[in-house]
Amino acid sequence: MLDAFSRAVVGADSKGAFVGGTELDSLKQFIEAGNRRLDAVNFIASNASCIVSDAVAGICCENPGMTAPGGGVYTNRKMAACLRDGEIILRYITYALLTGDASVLNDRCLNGLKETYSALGVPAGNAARAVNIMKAAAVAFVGNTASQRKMNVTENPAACQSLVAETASYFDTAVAAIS
Ligand SMILES: CCC1=C(C)/C(=C/C2=NC(=C\c3[nH]c(/C=C4\NC(=O)[C@H](C)[C@H]4CC)c(C)c3CCC(=O)O)/C(CCC(=O)O)=C2C)NC1=O
Repeated sequence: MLDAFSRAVVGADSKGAFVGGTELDSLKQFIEAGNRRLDAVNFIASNASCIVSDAVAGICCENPGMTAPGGGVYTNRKMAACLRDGEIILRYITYALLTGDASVLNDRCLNGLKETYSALGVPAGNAARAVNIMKAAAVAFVGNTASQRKMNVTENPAACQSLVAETASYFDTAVAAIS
């Protein structure tokens, strides 16, 4: 795992240089933006069950066959596994957002997931769609545009745009891994 700090050290080491200049500047920015990052993670985590259940309900509404015999979430066991997978993926995405680094998400969550899904007959397209619905919700929370759950923040919304983009990119990584 390489978080923003380790990355700066590895980057400096590969050049045989002291940590300084641009590395220190980027770490300084990372720390300055830290509260914003923590708020974003907290906002996603505290709405996690809503985000996950909405996404799974969404794929079921869009594809009634999902809950019919032979469907991807037919039987309570499979529905439970699907909801659990949604939570797992969302949780690992919050780890990436917290550290500014996707390697834990890639190594421990997404690595091999596509193969697992194809071996078990989990429909990859529907799983990707669920991740995309979670993306829409999480992005709305991070950018504070969720219509029903607006927070009172003093922050200029524009300041959160890079975090919104970063959040979106982790979901894109997950979709790409299972598609
Ligand atoms: C640490 C990271 C980690 C991940 C990522 C993980 C995923 C994971 N999801 C699984 C199953 C599953 N995953 C789903 C998910 C879905 N079915 C659908 O139709 C939907 C599209 C989708 C929900 C969005 C289902 C239904 C199963 C059970 C499949 C079966 O046993 O037939 C399995 C097989 C073992 C089990 O059932 O628990 C694994 C390993 N486990 C882990 O430990």
